[in-house]
Amino acid sequence: MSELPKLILATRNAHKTEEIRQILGNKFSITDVRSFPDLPEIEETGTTFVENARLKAMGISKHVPGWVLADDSGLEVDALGGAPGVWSSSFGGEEGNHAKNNARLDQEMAGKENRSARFRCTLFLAKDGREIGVFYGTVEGRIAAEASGEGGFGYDPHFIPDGYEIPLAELGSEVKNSLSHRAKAISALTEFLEDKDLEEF
Ligand code: ITT
Repeated sequence: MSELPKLILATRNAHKTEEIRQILGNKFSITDVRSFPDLPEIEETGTTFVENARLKAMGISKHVPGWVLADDSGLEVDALGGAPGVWSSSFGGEEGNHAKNNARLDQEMAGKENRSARFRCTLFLAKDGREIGVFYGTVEGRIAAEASGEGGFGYDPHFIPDGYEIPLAELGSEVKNSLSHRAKAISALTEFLEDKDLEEF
């Protein structure tokens, strides 16, 4: 069997890498920027998912040959006017602190009747410094009255997808990766790549 093409994820979030590897690992050999300490830290100065995904993908693709994929994602809660949205990672006041993010979500949702929410994922694909495509995925659901479960990451203990009664963190990775915003965006990406020659592209 020929070697799988290499794909570098423009993320420092190990959970994203693990999920993308589980979903896409049969098509690409996947690493992320944590394996390349000389690559620059990309500032997410955009105000939309697509702007930030583009900044991350192009910021890394300038420095490494081959395929680069960035994931910008977040939780939108209707009762909070779409917050935390693009700022999901630092909602609790400290970048990437999931415990603080969840604590703030609990606080803000206290007494709210409308619990509807969704996760969004935007994937930006680049190759050799060129923009190749953008792919989107959304999963609708609601915010649980109480957080529960140990699986997944981020807001997974709070998010109950439509059609279920328990949060993603309790449903486990197989279920999450079959229905998540990230799984749907990856599915759009694989559909796009289906008829392409990955070496010549
Ligand atoms: P990189 O920018 O390095 O990829 P990050 O975690 O900072 O990592 P984002 O800026 O895209 O990535 O922020 C995404 C945040 O949205 C993430 O930290 C979580 O708080 C939340 N999030 C995204 N996808 C999620 C998922 O599948 N489950 C739970 N929370 C998620």
